[in-house]
Amino acid sequence: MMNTGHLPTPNTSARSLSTVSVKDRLSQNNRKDFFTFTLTSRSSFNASLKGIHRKANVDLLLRDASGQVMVASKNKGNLPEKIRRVLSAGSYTLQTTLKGKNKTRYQLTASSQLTPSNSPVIGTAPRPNGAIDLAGNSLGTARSIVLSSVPNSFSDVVSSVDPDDYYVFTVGDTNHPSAKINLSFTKTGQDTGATINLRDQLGNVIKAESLYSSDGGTNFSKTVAAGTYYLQINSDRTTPTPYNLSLATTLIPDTAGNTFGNARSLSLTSAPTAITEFVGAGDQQDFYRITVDGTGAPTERFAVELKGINGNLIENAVRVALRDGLGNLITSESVYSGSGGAAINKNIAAGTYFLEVNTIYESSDGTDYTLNVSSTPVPDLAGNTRPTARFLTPSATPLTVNDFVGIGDGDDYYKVTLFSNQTLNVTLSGAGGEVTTASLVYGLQDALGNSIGGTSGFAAAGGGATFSKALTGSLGGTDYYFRVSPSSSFSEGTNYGVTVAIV
Ligand SMILES: [Ca+2]
Ligand SMILES: [Ca+2]
Ligand SMILES: [Ca+2]
Ligand SMILES: [Ca+2]
Repeated sequence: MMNTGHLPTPNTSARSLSTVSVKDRLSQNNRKDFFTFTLTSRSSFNASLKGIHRKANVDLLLRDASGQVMVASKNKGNLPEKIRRVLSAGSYTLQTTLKGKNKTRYQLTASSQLTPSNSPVIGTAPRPNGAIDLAGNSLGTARSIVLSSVPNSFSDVVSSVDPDDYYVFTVGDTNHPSAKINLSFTKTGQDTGATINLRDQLGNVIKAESLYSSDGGTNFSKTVAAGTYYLQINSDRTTPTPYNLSLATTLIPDTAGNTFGNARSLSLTSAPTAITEFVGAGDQQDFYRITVDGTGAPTERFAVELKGINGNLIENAVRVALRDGLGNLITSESVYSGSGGAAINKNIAAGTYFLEVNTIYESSDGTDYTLNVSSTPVPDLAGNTRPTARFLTPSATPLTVNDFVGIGDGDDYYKVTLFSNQTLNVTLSGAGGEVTTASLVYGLQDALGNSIGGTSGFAAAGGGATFSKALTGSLGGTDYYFRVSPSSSFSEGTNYGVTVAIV
């Protein structure tokens, strides 16, 4: 059963508001009421529905003469419903619809006010000055528009009689989890204000700009996750605000997966590889997989530099982390908005590693970034056993050689052969004028690997060691071995120098 009632025609002969009010009820057997009314001239029309039982829910719809729904107000629960529209002369129907099971009484109030001829009118009929109100006054009646990389322009008017224009659009797609919305808004008429709200799919405002009378317009960009968004242009000023709106979107691909399993593989060389990527809205993490096969050298000097793109600074805070093949953190660096960047330098052994870039604040737009990644083999010239020791020939003139021990290379052995009794001077130092960056242990051994007293010790990072030792030689040659190792198996290691001389 449906009730069909007639709302008295609102008085449109004057500009003053004329209000009519009816009370009715809805229940399971009577889920819809209809009220028709006629406007004799174009009018600003207001309807509100109140007094809904606290456990009930009623929606309010406005239909044109053909029955087409023009506006729907569908608030949750017993929240009041409101419809505000400029309507052309003609017949209309207000419909109340019960949602859910609980019956209720309600009060429907409607009013209309004659609209000045320069106000926008609903529908597609052009106004005398050519403007059209194509954009509805709520999320549900938003004008659906399509955004592309080329700006699309829309012209409309908002004012006290048509205070809201809503637009709805989608950005991004399965290959583009993020997108930039580029907006340009220009007021084309008199000095009035307007507010621009960008809303997410749930209607939450994610970006807002208020324009005062003196503002001619505004431009902004907002990076968002792929999805549906609403743009609301609002003004409740009596003087209409005509405007031009220009919207475009820039799609942002993601070439670096969001999990260890989907990591992008990098093959590194000593020359830096440059990668340009983005993390932020819609794409909070980028993972890269690095495989070091160890064929060139037991150790690689891994270097990553994270910067803004094209010389720009980092827009929003991000972190870059180096992880081992199991995902355990090795080291990380955080960079904040306005920073030039950060770098990680690390000695690594053969194996699989992950490089992760992620946003620090998930609510931020995110940032474009460039990674410069390289991996340089660190050769091992001094074998890890006595049989593979590096052979040195000491003389009265000191002989210095440089090498590295640490990650991937736990031992360096040097061999000297004496043909007569001689005093050997050994100095452990930094390499090439640099200091050591990790502590070392050292010592002299005989041909069987036995330690020789007074030749071993600990050299702290930044320091060195030196000793002289009288050794026995023979005509057939007597071999001695000098061993250098990092003081801890967890040490990243260091470059160092060894100097030998006969004194
Ligand atoms: Ca990305
Ligand atoms: Ca990603
Ligand atoms: Ca070495
Ligand atoms: Ca070695």
